[in-house]
Amino acid sequence: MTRVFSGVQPTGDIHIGNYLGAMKRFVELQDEHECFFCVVDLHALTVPQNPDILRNKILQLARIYLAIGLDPAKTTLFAQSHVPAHSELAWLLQCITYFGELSRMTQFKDKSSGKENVSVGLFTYPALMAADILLYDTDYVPVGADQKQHLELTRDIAQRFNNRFGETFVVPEPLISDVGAKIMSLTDPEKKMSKSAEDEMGRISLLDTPDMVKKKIMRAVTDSENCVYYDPDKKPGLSNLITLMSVQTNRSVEDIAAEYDGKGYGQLKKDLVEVTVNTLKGIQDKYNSISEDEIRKVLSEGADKARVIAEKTLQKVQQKMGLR
Ligand code: ATP
Ligand code: LTN
Repeated sequence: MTRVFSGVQPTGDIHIGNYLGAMKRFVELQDEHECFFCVVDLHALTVPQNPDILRNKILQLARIYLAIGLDPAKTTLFAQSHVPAHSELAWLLQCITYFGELSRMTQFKDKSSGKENVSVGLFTYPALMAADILLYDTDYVPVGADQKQHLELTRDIAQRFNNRFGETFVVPEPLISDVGAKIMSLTDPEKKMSKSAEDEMGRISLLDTPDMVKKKIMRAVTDSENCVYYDPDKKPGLSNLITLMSVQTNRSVEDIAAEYDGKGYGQLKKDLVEVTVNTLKGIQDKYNSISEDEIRKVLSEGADKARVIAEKTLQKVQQKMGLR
């Protein structure tokens, strides 16, 4: 059976961009593949975190995994720090990853620019991500478009290791959707919707109330040409709303644009509020029905399963590199 692995950081507010760009796909994949979905808590530490808030966010993200429909009977759900092999393989991979390669990562450049004290962990972050993926002989990695470069680096690291030490790693393929892989901010549609951005109005959190969803969508930045068509370069704000409608209703962007041309932006926004509130309602109802004990049990059992596979890969790698 083919393997799927992906991770989400337990930071900020998980938003509709995370969901439509990556997490919704996790749910679809769980029936046909052996899936591993991870709360990448070690990645969260690459920027400063409050320990108590982080502890809560880890449980909250696991709860969201269950609320969107991931089923622990089919899928392994776990926290990265509960499986020490992730940190250990990350070190070994850092030793075959080049400084120049990591320096070219755009996420590092974006997240470090203008900051005074940038952690070394933020710089080596992609090597830990490669370790996450390669430990499980992963075939497919469902992610948003912003992770494409990290996936390319993961493939390069896997191929380099295989060339140097003999066939060891499966070289993974990214799974990036054609539509919805980069949902933009509602207030600054030139930038991606982000859970760490200060402006909360730019993102729709999966846990937002209907009133909040309405306020955010009705205030979303568009343009003054009152004519509906899909063109992300010329009309980034409107095109983002069309994309949000398209991925939630499984209709093409052309179809949506044609329907609303003549009706105006206001009608599109109103209908998008309704569709979005409905998407979130299903998730929130489930979210509120899950107990903390259940989450802890899922994470504990998931880590037990993940540890067995990860430890085996780690030992193989250590052996090949001359450590055992
Ligand atoms: P931050 O905004 O703080 O940088 P993030 O949301 O990018 O965080 P993750 O939690 O690691 O970081 O993202 C989880 C998944 O959601 C990844 O697969 C990522 O590619 C995807 N994703 C993130 N933002 C978007 C977006 N705006 N549109 C589509 N997919 C996204
Ligand atoms: N880097 C990703 C999160 C992440 C991940 C992974 C995604 C960490 N490890 C492994 C897929 C597979 C991010 O910032 N969105």
